[in-house]
Amino acid sequence: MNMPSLSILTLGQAADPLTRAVFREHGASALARDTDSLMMWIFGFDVIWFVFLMALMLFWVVKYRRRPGVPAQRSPHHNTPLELAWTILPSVFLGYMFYRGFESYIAKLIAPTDSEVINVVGQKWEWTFTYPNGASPPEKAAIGGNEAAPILYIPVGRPIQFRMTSNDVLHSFWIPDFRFKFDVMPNRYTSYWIQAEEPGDHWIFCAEYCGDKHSEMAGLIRAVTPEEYAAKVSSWQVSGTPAERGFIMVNSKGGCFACHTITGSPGIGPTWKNAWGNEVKLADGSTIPADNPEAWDNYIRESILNPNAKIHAGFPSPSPMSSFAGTFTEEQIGWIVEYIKSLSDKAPAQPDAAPKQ
Ligand code: HEC
Ligand SMILES: [Cu+2]
Repeated sequence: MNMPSLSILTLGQAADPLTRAVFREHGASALARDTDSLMMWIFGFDVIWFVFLMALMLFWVVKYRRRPGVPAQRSPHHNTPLELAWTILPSVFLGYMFYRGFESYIAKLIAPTDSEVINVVGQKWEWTFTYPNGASPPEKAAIGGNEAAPILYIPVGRPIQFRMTSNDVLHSFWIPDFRFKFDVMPNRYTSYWIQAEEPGDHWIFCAEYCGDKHSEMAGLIRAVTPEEYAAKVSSWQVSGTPAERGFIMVNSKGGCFACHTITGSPGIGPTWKNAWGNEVKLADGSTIPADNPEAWDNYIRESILNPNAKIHAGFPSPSPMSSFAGTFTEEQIGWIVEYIKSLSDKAPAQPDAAPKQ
């Protein structure tokens, strides 16, 4: 997927040390500091207007106070130029705030295509992570009341995309140092990305009240050098990559090969060879667009849980495929997505844990 064509004009400017010092920009990435600078801009804007308006008000309160012998003045009830001015002028500033906010929101949401994808599953009350090689972080830290919050290692200088879903209720994956959070929902994937610039630790919280131990739904991101990251992740016990585990799911648990093939020619259902990442025409005339990983991941997920929601054009409706809701856990569906993805030329090169030059 391409980056959106919005220009990221404001990016990076926040890295200048004077601005950082004055505006206290401590975000852990250029995008996070961009949010800091916007936040401080809005704050400064509010302060200026507050002072200006309060001063005017006090001035007039005093000037037009009731005094014995001075008759009250009739107030004017209409002034077109003034009314236009106080409508249009603030709108320009508000428009600017919206533009800056939206621009950096989109920039944080849409991951570069060469990102390393880490799967995140939210569940009352813990975060579970899976690396591309299938490992889950075994190291734990005590954060607040949570004695076993996971430590998620990430490499410095490399975009990390979180592909998130929930096993139960609505959660929100929040990394304050990166100035972003996004809802984590059952029944679909959402994602965003971060990139650490320096080694260091960053808290993870849940930002959506999800019950009793919501406040203990914490974790730690530990940014380390790419070498250290590679050594860590490859040292952890892995029982098959997610794609390999996905194959086991579809082959033995799902019986999907009764209808699906990986040869390129369709069976009762569409073939999975080169399916992921390519355009699909649906019976209702709409499409699953090409080169949109999130759309495809969600399409596979939905096809497994609710086959009739979207019918591949040319295949029977209602779909002969029955719903597999309840057959697989969220994590297992994630593996199946990885398996189907691995059958496509469009799949990003399987990121190994080795540092990129
Ligand atoms: C009884 C036959 C049958 C079985 C078993 C079956 N499917 Fe399907 N599947 C279909 C048909 C037919 C379609 C196309 C119609 C539609 O979109 O539902 C389809 C569509 C899909 C799609 C959308 C693919 C595309 O290119 O549009 C996915 C993904 C999928 N199935 C996954 C699975 C998985 C995973 C399993 C096993 C857990 C499975 N199916 C089992 C018949 C089946
Ligand atoms: Cu939560």
